[in-house]
Amino acid sequence: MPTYNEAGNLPGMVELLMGLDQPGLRLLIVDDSSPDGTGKIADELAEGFLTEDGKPRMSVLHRTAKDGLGRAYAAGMAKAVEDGAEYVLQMDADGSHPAGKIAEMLGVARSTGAGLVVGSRYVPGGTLSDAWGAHRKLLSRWANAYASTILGTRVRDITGGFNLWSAGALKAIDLASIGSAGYSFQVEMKYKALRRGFQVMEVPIHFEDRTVGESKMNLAVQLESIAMPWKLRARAGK
Ligand SMILES: Nc1nc2c(ncn2[C@@H]2O[C@H](COP(=O)(O)OP(=O)(O)OP(=O)(O)O)[C@@H](O)[C@H]2O)c(=O)[nH]1
Ligand SMILES: [Mg+2]
Repeated sequence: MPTYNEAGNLPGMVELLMGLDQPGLRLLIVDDSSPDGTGKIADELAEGFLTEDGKPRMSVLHRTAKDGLGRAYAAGMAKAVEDGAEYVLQMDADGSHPAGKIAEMLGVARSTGAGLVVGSRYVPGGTLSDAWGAHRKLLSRWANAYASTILGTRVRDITGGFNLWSAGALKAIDLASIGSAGYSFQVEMKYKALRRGFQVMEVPIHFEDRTVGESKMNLAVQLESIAMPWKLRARAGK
């Protein structure tokens, strides 16, 4: 879970995740030295969640500067795989992604052998927050269609950020080779999983709008998202 200035969201998120009936669940926070002290709050929270034999259930990867959500995710995933995780779930800290769907996503990954299970806003049953106006909904739809059309993929929510990965898929993708600093990470990862032949499944989710804290979306990350599908396609020799 990447965090940048999520002090208002983190304690509730941690309590929710650590309270899930999911044996073996570990939480890794990747904080980029948030000025609001999120990293410190994470360290304090981590002290309170231990296994029965006293090992940490939650840990924090501190990075020195705001380096983009894509790079934070890549670093966190690499660490989780290195630490022996069998599956890695990526999830934002702002309450947008439904923790209640994790068990279902894991069940689908296990029963199908899929390398990736997408928590999807755009399969039947998937829904978007009513707090999103028509303009924002349209923009999100359009961004999805833009990336999938250029890349020729059938993933319905290719821009989505709530995804469960098998360790095998993450190893095959080679996280060190990921070029995206920001949100285009979501598209780049899914495209690479497909190119390497992994099965991708989608489970419908309800996507909530953030209620606390600020979005980190800016023009630079939007421009990267516009350019990335073309770069990926060119590199794949299409
Ligand atoms: N470590 C780290 N985390 C980040 C960075 N940028 C964003 N995040 C985290 O990534 C998650 C998604 O970022 P958001 O700002 O919610 O992006 P978004 O979901 O596209 O935007 P909203 O719809 O406004 O919520 C949140 O948990 C952020 O705290 C970053 O540069 N470094
Ligand atoms: Mg968000």
